[in-house]
Amino acid sequence: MALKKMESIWFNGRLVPWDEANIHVLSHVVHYGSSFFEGIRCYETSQGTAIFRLTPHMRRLYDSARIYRTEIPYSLETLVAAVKATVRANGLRSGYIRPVVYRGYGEIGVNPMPNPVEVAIATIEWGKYLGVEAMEQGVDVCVSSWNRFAPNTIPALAKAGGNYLNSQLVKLEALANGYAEGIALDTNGNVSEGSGENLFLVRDGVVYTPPVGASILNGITRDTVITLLGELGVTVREQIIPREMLYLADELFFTGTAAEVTPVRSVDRITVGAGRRGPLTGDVQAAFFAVVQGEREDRYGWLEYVER
Ligand code: PPE
Repeated sequence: MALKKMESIWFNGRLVPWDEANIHVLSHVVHYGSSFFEGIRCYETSQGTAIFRLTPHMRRLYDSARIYRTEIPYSLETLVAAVKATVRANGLRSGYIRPVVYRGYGEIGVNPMPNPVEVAIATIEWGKYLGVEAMEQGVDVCVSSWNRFAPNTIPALAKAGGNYLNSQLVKLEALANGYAEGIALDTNGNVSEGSGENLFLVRDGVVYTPPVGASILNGITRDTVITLLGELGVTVREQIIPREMLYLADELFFTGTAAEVTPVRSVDRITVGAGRRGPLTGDVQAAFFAVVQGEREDRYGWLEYVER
C-alpha cells in the first residue's frame, strides 16, 4: 500500500514526527531480519474507532519476540496504550496499525543480544489488500513452487520480519505468472497458507483449514472466522489438507488482517465452485464486517475502543 505520511509515529517511548522515526543502516535488523511485527486494523463504528482484537495482536508480538529470546523493554499494557495514543494522535478513524520490534544499532554479527530492542508503532491508510473487486469477484491464485519453511528451520508461529522473505518469493512468483496471490504448501506437500493470509476451504458444507502444525501463522482473523462459523452452525475441521483438495473445493477464501475475508475464484486456472464468491464465504464476510464495524453485539470483547 502506498504510504501517506501521517502526523506521528510512536518511537521508543514517545510520539515523534513521521519523518523522524529513522534507524541507522548498520542496525542489526537491516542485515539479519531481526524484527517482529503486527498488523492490526481499526474500524469506524457508531461508538467511535474500534481497534479489532488489539490485545491478542499485541500478545502475539510478545510471543514472537519470546521465541527469539528478545525482551521487549515495555509492558504489554504500555504498548496497548501506545497503539491507542498513536491512533489518536494521527486522528485515524479507520486504517491499519503496524507495531514493530527490532534489534537496533550496536554491533555487527549474527548474535542479536548486544543490540538494543527498539519499538515503533505507525498507522497506515490501507484499503482492500487484494483489491476492492476481489471482495466480491474473488482472486485468481496459484500453488507456489516455493514451500513454507520447514519446522525446526524458521518458526512459523513467530511473526518475524525474516519470515517474509519466503512470502516475498511466493508473491513475486504469483505476480510474475499473472496471479493475484500464491498458496504455499508446507514441506510435506500439504496446504499451508498464502503469502500473507490463512486459507479456508469449503466442501459439502464443511469448512477445512490447515492446523498450526502446517507451518502457518496462527492468524487472529483465522480464529475470528472459526468462531463466526461456529455461530453459523458450520463444522470447521482444522486438519491436514492435501493440495488436490484445492481443486475439489466448492469455495475457498483467504483471511487476514489486511486481506479481511477475500474469496478465491480459481487455483492454477481451475475454477473454484461457480468462479465467484460462494454463499458461505458471503455469509462469513458479512458476519466479519458486521462484527468489526460494531454493527452487531460484541460478544467476545473483540472491539477495543479508542477514547478521543
Ligand atoms: N499468514 C501470514 C503469513 C500473514 O502474514 C498473515 C497476516 C496471516 C496469515 C493472517 O494473520 P492475522 O492477520 O492475524 O489474521 N499478514 C499481515 C501482513 C500483511 C502484509 O502484507 O504486510 C496482515 O494481514 O496484517
